[in-house]
Amino acid sequence: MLMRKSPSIRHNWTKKETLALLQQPFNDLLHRAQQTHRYNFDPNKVQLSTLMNIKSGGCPEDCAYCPQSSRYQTGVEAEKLAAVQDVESRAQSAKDKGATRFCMGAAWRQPKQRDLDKVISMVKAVKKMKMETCVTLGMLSRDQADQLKAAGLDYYNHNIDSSPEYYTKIITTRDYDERLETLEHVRDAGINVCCGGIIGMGESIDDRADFLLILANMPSHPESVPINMLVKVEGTPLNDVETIDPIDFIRIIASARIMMPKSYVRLSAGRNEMSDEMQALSYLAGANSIFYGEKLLTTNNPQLQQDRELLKRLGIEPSENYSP
Ligand code: SAM
Ligand code: DTB
Ligand code: SF4
Repeated sequence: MLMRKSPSIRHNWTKKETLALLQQPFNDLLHRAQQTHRYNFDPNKVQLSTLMNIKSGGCPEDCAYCPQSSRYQTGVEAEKLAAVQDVESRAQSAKDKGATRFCMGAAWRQPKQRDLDKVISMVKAVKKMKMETCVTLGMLSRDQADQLKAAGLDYYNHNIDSSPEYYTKIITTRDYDERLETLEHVRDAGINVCCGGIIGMGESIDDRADFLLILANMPSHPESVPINMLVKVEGTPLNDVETIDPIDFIRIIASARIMMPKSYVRLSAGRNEMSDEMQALSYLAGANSIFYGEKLLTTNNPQLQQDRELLKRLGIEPSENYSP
């Protein structure tokens, strides 16, 4: 019988502990992360979410990593909000291919009421197909969050992206507190929170620790924690940043798993630039969710067949759970 140490859900992590976690010998870190993972989840299952960019480009914000900001010449054109019918057919195809959640992203600072009404129709249509729904639309008022909840929305994605300090170097058109405010509105409206960030933007280890601390010390942990590896896009200010050491990236996944034991940790953007071995180590470190589909929002994700083959080689199966 495997000894299982009872883990506790904590919200009082300290900076010292977090830095110690991140910097301990790799094998010790992975061992603890795997123990935590096994205690809370089936270690051979992965949750599949498919993304659709429902409103591409032309965003007024200046996020230095983002190809959809109107401030940078990245070749991404500003498009209109997608039609509900297109969303329905993409969601159906994602479901047929095995995804359990459909995530719709819009390049907005904050949705206008008329646009929100349309997104609400999309959420209702996808819910009808018995898929989990997630949207990411930028900042939300409490009233907007309530409207999305009433439509049946399961998850709202809103990332804190980095530490409060590093955030000011990456985005100037909004501040960290505005981000936290939206997250509070989402939480208070009773929608599941999907919140994480991007690693590999040139941040320090202190920034990484602070980023994890903000997430892990929230009164309730986000149910879903996307960890994106920066996808460098020509034309964005972060295009020339130094590529992160894969081992350091795995350390973040493992630490997120340990600090938020019951959250789904999503190995998010950047998988197309990762080796099979780096992805395998991420699963070993406790990642149990991915974006599944050939495209993220504007950049490439691995081909479906490639993902299926890797998961098969690892003996990892897609989870079938649908929890409305
Ligand atoms: N506009 C909304 C917002 O920013 O909240 C929603 C869409 S935005 C594209 C969603 C998330 O995608 C960002 O918060 C960021 O974490 C991630 N993202 C954007 N560009 C990225 C890139 N080049 N590499 C990795 N992640 C990226
Ligand atoms: C998240 O954390 N990552 C996704 C999703 N939430 C919306 C987006 C990744 C975008 C990567 C760059 C692009 O494709 O434009
Ligand atoms: Fe706009 Fe979101 Fe991109 Fe920032 S991350 S520029 S808010 S789409």
